[in-house]
Amino acid sequence: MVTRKLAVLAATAVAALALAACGSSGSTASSSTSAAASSTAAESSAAGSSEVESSTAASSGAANAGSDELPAADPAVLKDAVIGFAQVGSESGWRSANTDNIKTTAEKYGVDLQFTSAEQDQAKQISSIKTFITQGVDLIAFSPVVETGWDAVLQEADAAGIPVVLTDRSVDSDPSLYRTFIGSDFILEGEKAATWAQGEFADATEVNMVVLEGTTGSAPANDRATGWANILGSDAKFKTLASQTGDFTRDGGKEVMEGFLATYPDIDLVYAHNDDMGLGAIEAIEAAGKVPGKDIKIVTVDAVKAGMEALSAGKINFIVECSPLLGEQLFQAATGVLSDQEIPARVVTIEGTFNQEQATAALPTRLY
Ligand code: GYE
Repeated sequence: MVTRKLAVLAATAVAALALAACGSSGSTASSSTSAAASSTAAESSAAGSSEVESSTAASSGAANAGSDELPAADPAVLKDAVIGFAQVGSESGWRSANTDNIKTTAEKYGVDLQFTSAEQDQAKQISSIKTFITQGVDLIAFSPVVETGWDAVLQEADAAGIPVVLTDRSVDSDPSLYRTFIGSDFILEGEKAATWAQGEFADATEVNMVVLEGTTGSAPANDRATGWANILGSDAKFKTLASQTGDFTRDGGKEVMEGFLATYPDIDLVYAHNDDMGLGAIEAIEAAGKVPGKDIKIVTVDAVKAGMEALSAGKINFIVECSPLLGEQLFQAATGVLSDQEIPARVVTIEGTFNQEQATAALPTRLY
């Protein structure tokens, strides 16, 4: 608890610095890099764990470079290792890119990957993890649908002597039950989105906002809300007219936005917890005869290709990057675990932000 609070405070301070550094629309890499690195250091010292930063170099369109603090992925260790991966589902463009990246990287190293998809259903995900335990796989990796409710199955894996690695999303279980957590700082992402809104609406006297939340109870939905509140929670100018889950899907975003538009005639801003819901909101806004990006501004998280195209076209106004390219780091971590090496308890992905001009420049080399 204390650790979490300290991390949040540190991230808030860092976001303020990032705002100062981000005033011009030059490269987002330097400000976001230092922000993520500082937050990592703060969390690390607060937690007393060996967290590391790790850049996916996603903003520049480069392939995921892996992490220096993890051992190199070793084909001699990974070849024919049986690794069970329990994926969340196929709810978004981010998820498809994440799945592709994990499968392709597994193939590159000759891993025997047992891949399952839970269709955003925790019970299904738990049951495939139990199957992996029964099969006696060498390692289990998964991206938990929601944050709570994992103690029993993690204890089961522990009792069976099967190491667990978390990718993308975190859990609230004791960290001794998994070997590492590789993924983004979702609080920082929410702070970056809010920091943009603060600047964008600097001259407005009132901002009527609606929120399209991610999957209820998921780490990214919880933390992206927290990050936003860290920056704008006490700013009376920003009024949340309504906030509802669109389950990270385009259809969900569209449907919820249709409801918002029918109830509130004067929406100024949509904060969508991912690109797909923002893209659904665009459809709803256009169907209602309004112009997305102008009549109603939109800020989202992910920076997948379809989102970046909408940003480049002026229909989304700002995107906070969240990289799905976690495969290299996952198999680096697996190499460490399977060859009994120490690995860091947390690997944080470094990410940037994009405005319209930056999206246009990044699109030709964008990998996802
Ligand atoms: O932002 C969203 C996806 O967990 C970071 O899940 C991931 C989120 C991502 O459905 O698009």
